[in-house]
Amino acid sequence: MKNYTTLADIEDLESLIREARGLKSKNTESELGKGKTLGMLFFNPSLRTRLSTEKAAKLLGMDVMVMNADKDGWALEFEDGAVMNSDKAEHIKEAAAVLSQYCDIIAVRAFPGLKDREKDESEQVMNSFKKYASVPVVNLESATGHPLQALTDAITIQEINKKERPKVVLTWAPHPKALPQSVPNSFTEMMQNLDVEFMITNPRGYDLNANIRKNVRVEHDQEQAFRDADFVYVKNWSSYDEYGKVLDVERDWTVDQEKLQQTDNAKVMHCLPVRRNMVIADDVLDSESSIVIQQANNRTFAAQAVLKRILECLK
Ligand code: AN0
Ligand code: CP
Repeated sequence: MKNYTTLADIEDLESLIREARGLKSKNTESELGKGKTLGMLFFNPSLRTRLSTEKAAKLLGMDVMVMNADKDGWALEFEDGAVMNSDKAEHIKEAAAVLSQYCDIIAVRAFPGLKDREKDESEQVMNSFKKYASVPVVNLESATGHPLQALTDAITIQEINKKERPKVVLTWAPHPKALPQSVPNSFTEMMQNLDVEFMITNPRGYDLNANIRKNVRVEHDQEQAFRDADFVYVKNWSSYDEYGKVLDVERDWTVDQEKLQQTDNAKVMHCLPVRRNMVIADDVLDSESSIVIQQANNRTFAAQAVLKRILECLK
């Protein structure tokens, strides 16, 4: 694997999931990454991505450097040919070239601005790192995707699932702030690559990008969608059509135990962080229905499998 910035970078999904699950069960350290450095740049907050990816790199014998690029670094200019007379002190051309001398792999988190859809969809930050860095680049959640999370989700569903073709439902849930579509986008793409019956439920006005949904069924009635579900994946996202907006919705979309009665004893997933009693009720998060902690644990093995594939390519 040369980079891991989108799910399209995965050559063989089944074998990558098998690799991650194997690494989890073996729980051993390796020397593959000895003498190699992972540099992680965060333009936004993180708990899981930051620590699980660091842990994964160390299990592979790598050294790790982390920078809160939004607070501690120079503000970066990404526009080509810019006259840099504003607050931006350094151009990505120099920054990426310099970082490539210190690091063997660069990993970047950069959320969308959620103001300008075209700009967010151009993935300017991730693509600029790819263009100007001379080492592999890993996406730690970008403007339109979170491929490490989606790989984690596939691993988690596979290790828990007992049915031949489980029903998986992605449901929108309320949140006070405007959040990216990155997690639901990547989850939707991933589910189209697994042998599952996949459906999305969200209020009108919250349909995800049609180019990502393709022919996945969208049901605007949450109760109907939950019927016989085996996995309910809960996530808020801001509107795609009214780009970046938080719209008024008619009814309550918070996921609680009463709503889960419709399901086939579904397991409930969320990428975390989750706002309790807003997105998911206490009676779900504190019950056997919730697998969010196991899911978060799998972040380490998803990252370990991806870094291992990239290191194998560097040898
Ligand atoms: C982010 C999001 O929704 O994309 C990160 C999730 C992994 N969540 C928040 O900002 C709360
Ligand atoms: N799920 C996830 O990416 O969590 P963090 O934002 O804490 O990294």
